[in-house]
Amino acid sequence: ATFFEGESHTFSEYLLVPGYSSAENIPANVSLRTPLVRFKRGEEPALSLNIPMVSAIMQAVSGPKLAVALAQEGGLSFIYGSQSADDEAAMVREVKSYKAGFVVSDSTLTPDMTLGQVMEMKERTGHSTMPVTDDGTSHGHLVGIVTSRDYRPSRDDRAKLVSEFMTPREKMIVAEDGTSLKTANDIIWDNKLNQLPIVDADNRLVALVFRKDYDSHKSRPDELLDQHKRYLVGAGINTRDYAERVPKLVDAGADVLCIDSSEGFSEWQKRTLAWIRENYGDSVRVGAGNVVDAEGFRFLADCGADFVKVGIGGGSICITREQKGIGRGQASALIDVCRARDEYYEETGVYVPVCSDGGIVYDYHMTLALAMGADFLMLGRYFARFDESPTRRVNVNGSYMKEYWGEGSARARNWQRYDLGGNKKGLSFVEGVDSYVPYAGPLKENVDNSLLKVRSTMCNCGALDLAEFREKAKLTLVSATSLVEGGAHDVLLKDSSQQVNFR
Ligand code: MZP
Repeated sequence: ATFFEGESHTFSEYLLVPGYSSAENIPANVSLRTPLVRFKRGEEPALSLNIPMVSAIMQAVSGPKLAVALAQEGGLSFIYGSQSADDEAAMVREVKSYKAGFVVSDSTLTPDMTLGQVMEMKERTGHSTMPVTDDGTSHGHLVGIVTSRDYRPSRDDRAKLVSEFMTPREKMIVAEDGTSLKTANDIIWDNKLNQLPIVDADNRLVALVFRKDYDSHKSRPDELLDQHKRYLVGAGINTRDYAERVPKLVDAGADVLCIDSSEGFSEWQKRTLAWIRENYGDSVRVGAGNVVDAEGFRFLADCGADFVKVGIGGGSICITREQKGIGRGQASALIDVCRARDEYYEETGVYVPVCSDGGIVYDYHMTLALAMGADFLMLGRYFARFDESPTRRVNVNGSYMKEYWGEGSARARNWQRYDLGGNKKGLSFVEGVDSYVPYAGPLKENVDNSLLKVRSTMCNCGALDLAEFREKAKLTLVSATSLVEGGAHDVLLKDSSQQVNFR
């Protein structure tokens, strides 16, 4: 047998040690943009995320509603594959039927409204002011904010809007009063201001958005406006029915696929990836996994995986380690695989992003995973708690809960994910449980809150983007005794809701 050096550790056993932070290091300046698929040195990845979060390929997590809500925040859902290929494709189609970007139809704003009132209305209607990206999708760079054409913020309010939605390096201009689209185009071409007109559903100009480096000659603004980009969405596949499933998902418009398996270091994944490359070349993007060491990573990277997912047995609903005795502490697995990714990049010039899958319990675990090198995170339990997850909200002993069950549970019966492949056989023993998780409200509020903590910690470490964070992060293992020190201790809490289990 081969014995790995040292113990395998998980997130709770680590802490970050702050580094020097300058005056620039404020959360509003932090970019969480991250690559989703492999790219060559010096090139841009074909797909990126604006936030490093994807939702788990699970029945209890990734349906169309959650996929839209997460894409709106700049993340991505992988629609679950443990359903018929037609049903899965229908869910992908549903997500793609939502139009991303330029939806502004609010005529109720008045010029004398305060920022507070506008924000309140935005909350109520969802789109009184909204961020706009350079490619019209929730994944592009934020270039401006669209408001009603009547809305004229004061200088202060404008500054607040900027700090709320964008980094100070970007710029915005709002609402041209009553100007027609034709006139707006004339303005752009006449004075070469690098502006992008935004129209509402009736083709009325509601705003001009521009950025300093926007080259209006590269793509005509009106061309950008016909395109009407859609939200990004991913979909899970398995190593058995890919010849039937993949074409249906591609046809439905899935932007990226992921082989969903509890154990990815296998010939079956190699065959699946090879089939996709033979039939689609690089036009279909597909991740693979899960693996927990450098050897597994290299195998899948060599097989052509667009990203590699890390994690066996760490999921909140997972009992694989107890049932089969396989797995590895998530932090150790991640650190090992990220090192292998960096070596692979050095050697081949190809960067294969790494996704840390499962076991994120506290928001600070997200920060630690990113510091350890994850390009993005896959979360199940976290998203299952929100309004948008596809499961029932139930009252259990006076508290609201959402149902959450594993793909390896008797309830999901996702046998493709757990057996080894080859001839058909049913799930012979369960590797997951059926459970409740505390209901936590809407996705946006929670994601904003979690990512504020991530951004804020990155600032403490002197980092303004994820690559810089990885480079600058200083991590220390903590003893069991110092874990106690990390939470409120030796005081009597006046209100038990203040208690955060720090472990
Ligand atoms: P978590 O975010 O709930 O901790 O973990 C979610 C991850 O657990 C999923 O992305 C998947 O990799 C894994 N999973 C899903 N079902 C099971 C199971 O039934 C499981 N064992 O381990």
